[in-house]
Amino acid sequence: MTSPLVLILMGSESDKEVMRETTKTLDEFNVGYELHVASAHRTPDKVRKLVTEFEGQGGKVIIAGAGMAAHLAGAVAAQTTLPVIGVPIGSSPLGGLDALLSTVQMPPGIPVATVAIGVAGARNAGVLAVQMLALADRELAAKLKAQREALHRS
Ligand code: RP5
Repeated sequence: MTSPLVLILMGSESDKEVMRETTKTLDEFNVGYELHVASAHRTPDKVRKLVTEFEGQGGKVIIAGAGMAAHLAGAVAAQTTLPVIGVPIGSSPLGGLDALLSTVQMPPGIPVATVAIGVAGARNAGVLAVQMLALADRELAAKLKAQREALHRS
């Protein structure tokens, strides 16, 4: 069995419904992933271990979804030079604006590629991860083109 290319982390079980859109997308492209609930503030050691192991086993892209003061994606980016995609989740009374700003406003040098709040962002995180992987995978690149053409037609 080959190691998964994408690591998906989310801050809480309650984020799973939104992040299912990411797993659905990766499944459509037949891209392998592993998924864990790991919180930057509740289980920081678990986050560090998962990221370090994933990088060590040759993983390529990390997707982190979290709500409220969503520092998960930034905390992940601090541990690795792999590309990190952040999904802000609208789980707070502020509707995700707090998570959006916490995820996107990284200081210079440690980027988090931040997508839209909620389900649209979770979908786009999956597509963006596939686009990154497709840079070195012609078959995946062809699937992306076919999917884009299908979008145009619809
Ligand atoms: C964040 O706080 C999680 O990512 C979640 O979006 C939010 C609420 O978490 P729970 O209280 O539902 O566990 O850490």
